[in-house]
Amino acid sequence: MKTLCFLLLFSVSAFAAKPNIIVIFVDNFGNGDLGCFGSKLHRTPNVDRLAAEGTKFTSFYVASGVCTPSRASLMTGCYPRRVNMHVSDTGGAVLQPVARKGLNPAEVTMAEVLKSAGYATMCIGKWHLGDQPGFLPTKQGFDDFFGLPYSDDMTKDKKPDVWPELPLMRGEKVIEAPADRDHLVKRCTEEAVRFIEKHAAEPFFLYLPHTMPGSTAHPFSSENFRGKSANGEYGDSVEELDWSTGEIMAALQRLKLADNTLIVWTSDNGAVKRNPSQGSNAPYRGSGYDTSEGAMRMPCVMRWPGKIAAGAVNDALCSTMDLLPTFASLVGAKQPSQKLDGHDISAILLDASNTTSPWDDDGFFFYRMDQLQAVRAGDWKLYLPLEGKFKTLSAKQVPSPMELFDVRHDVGEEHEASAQHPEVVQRLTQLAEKARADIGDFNRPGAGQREAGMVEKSVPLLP
Ligand SMILES: [Ca+2]
Repeated sequence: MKTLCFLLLFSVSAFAAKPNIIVIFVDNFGNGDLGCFGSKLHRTPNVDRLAAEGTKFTSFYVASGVCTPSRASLMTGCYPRRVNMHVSDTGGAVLQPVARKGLNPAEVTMAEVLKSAGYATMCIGKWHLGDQPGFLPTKQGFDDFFGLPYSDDMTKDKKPDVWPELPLMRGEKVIEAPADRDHLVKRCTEEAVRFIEKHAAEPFFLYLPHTMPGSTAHPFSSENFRGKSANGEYGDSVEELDWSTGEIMAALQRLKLADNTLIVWTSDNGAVKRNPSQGSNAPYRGSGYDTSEGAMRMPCVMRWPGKIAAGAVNDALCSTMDLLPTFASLVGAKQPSQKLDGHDISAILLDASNTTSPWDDDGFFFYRMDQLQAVRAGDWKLYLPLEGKFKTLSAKQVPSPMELFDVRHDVGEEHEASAQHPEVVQRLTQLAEKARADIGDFNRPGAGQREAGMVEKSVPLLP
């Protein structure tokens, strides 16, 4: 009887202690753009404090160097190719406005997993997984949505006959067009704080995929930040995103929710260096949109006081694809029945000294659109020998040699080591072949791929 009472009490308190989860996901933001990851240019005191109170993950990867596929993987715990979101319906790298394609509503998203465990859910910011009514966040497990259905630079003037004015949405309705881009971060932050206040008494999941710095050479920010940083419009935007993080942290503190909230702070892909004042992926090589370390190895901070170590650094190989199964495990939700690529890494989160990554056995695969370009396992990343790298499916082919780097100890990839380590090359090549069979490669479908969502005729989102 005593045991029964104890178990009952324990399960009631375990329910009450279900952590809130906040994922802050910035856009086209490089590893070297945060003070706590080495920036001397940007002032990011709030994210720096988040890192001091939490753990920095230094081998944390997104599953693609561009928006749509990267977000599809975060939401589903799968490689973009598995859920067929690696190319757009028109053969491009990301979905454009009025796209026929979207993330299949049959896919189980992170929001649906958490909703099934009793969470209030909201997406605030940039969605970019389909702009047709059946593909919106509210059809993928989010109770509510505030923000843009796609990138802020996809404005009507670029394709006046096809694209609508940039729509700002609430739920499934366009409430403003064109959206006021200067105040997107400010308004999304205010919206996020309101959501936290409204759901303070129940477990909530806030997905905050900020629209900035975004894809333009001139990121937008409000008058409070415009012209204030030492790094032009990009720096202004970074500092406003840091302010936003501080507002979220302050709201949690005020509502006494900080201790029971897991915050994950990361980016959807690395900075795209269009001009000297654009962001930094230091110390990594390369630029956003491809399969370089700079494009796919992201700054990541996780804070959960008393659970995730404070002031720690963990270099275990982890990915945005791990977050769905990890959240499910942490809150006691049912894992999706469909095949996932991500792993439950709660053991790594809850123990800073645990650097054993499940990806070290499986391999982690770097795809650019439909092409497998590299594989990492353990310390090593192998760039596969390619006849051509495909910027778009029709672009001029650029041959690419095989290269092997120890990306744990030689993070800047200065020492090519394939000749010295033929056994590593062989092992990673075998892993790559397993990936090709399962999720495919250029001109080669994989046996484990699933269908994306597709509509016969797409319609523009209008007020
Ligand atoms: Ca992006």
